[in-house]
Amino acid sequence: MGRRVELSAEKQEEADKLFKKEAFNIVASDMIALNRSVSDNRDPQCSRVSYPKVMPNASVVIIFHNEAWSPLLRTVHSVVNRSPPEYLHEVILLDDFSDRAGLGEKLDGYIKDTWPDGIVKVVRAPERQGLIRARVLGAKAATGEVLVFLDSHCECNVQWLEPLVARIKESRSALLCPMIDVIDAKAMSYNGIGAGSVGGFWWSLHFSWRPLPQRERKRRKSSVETIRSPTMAGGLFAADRKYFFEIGGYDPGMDVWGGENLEISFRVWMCGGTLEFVPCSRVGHIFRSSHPYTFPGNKDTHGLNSKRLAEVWMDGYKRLFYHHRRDLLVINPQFNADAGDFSDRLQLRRDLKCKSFKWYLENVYPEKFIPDENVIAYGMVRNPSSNLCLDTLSKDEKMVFNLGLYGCQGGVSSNQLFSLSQSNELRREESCMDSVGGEGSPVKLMPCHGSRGHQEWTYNLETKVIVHSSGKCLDKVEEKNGGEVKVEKCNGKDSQIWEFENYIGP
Ligand code: LR7
Ligand code: MN
Repeated sequence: MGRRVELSAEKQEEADKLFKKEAFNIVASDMIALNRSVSDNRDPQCSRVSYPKVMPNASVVIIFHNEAWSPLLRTVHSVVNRSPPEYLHEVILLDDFSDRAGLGEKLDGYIKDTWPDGIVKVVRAPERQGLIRARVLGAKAATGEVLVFLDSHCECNVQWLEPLVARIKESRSALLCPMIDVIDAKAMSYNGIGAGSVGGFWWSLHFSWRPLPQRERKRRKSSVETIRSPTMAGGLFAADRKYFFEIGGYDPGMDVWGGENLEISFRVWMCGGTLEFVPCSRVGHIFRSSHPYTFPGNKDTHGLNSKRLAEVWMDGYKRLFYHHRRDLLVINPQFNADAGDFSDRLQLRRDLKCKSFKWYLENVYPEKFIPDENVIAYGMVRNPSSNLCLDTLSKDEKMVFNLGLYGCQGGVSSNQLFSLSQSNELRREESCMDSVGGEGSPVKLMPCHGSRGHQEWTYNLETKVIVHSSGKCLDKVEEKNGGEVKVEKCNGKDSQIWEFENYIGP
């Protein structure tokens, strides 16, 4: 039923050793039945939904490169066992040029013996494709009406397929994601997550989860209705097969891993489709903290793929990506910043008459903070007497931490870019400067709450002081790199003087 695996001390030691290679607990996985059940963790309303008799059938495409045996086969078993035969046209296992023992003849043999009806097919790439081109190869081999893509370490929950194909029957231009449950990489337990999140992104073009926006809560009439999401995580989704190719499949210039998830998300919205999460369809996925495979040429494929996507889809907003990746801005062979030719993708965008990225931001993701638009000030925040600037010191901005100071970098370090928002927040993309207001207490960066209070700061253009809602002034603690900032009684001294790189005004 998806419960955690308990290991003896001896097995645990072996598991720890192998964890480095696989990035998940292979020993535990090998102990669980390949066709284990998982608990039905759907919203109770889901089991009361009735689906039409006639619905499109699906080809489930599972791509893999050197995946471990047990998670790979558990994925296939869960698809076959928990999909009604009338809607499961085929399962395509797309082998992206694996060279791991067991994934050749042994796999073919197992599949022939286990599913003699031929419902599961293996297609092998003639050379390493990377996950993006591998998915396209799988999709090209498929003949079902709907494509469903899965990673090779998933477990489908009960009735996962019906709500996907039912929604595509209603709306052929919808890309649909199941709710992604978590299969714990250490204990291999199947853990349901809520249905309270949608996809977002960081301007560095990494995917993020976000709370379900208010307008989406209002729009939906029941908990089983699909949820519109600005982006998707990437690996698990369904689409009408013909529609998938009509809107351009994937960018074949993208290598190995990364970027394609945001690319297809922006594209589907901008080119007239929708992206929706389907609450009654749940699929578990093993979240691994590293990539257990090689990146040929040691390229930063996430960076280069993201550069392609920024250049093709983000119009002027690509500047916000390059703030994080100045190294990708100029083609410098030394830094390997050449993302190749993407004129075909620009042509696709023209052919499909897609809308602008500004339209996407305004209509699909209006909550997204744009650091340099509709703000009072933007850029470095400098203390002139010391030439120190506010700086995140590269800390993880999903965490709460004390804000620091560092020698001003002339705008080249994204760590020093801050915005003074219209609602008087001194902020980064997601986090705000926060002070409890006690004299001398350090100023922290923490998630913006949007209700002023401890996160409200006003700038006085004449006196150049930044005044906190407590009436105290932003002050530096120590005049050194890595020093912190605090609030202190306003005293007009040099340590309380701040200049914004770009002051636009309220
Ligand atoms: O060269 C490769 N060839 C492949 O066939 C590299 C990988 N792959 C296969 C691999 O075996 C796996 O089945 O591609 C699949 C995805 O690779 P993962 O599992 O290493 O990726 P991930 O789960 O870490 O990453 C997420 O983001 C990726 C961005 O490129 C892909 O879109 C993944 O599919 C995606 N996974 C999910 O969305 C699952 C849910 C995660 C969340 C949130
Ligand atoms: Mn994965």
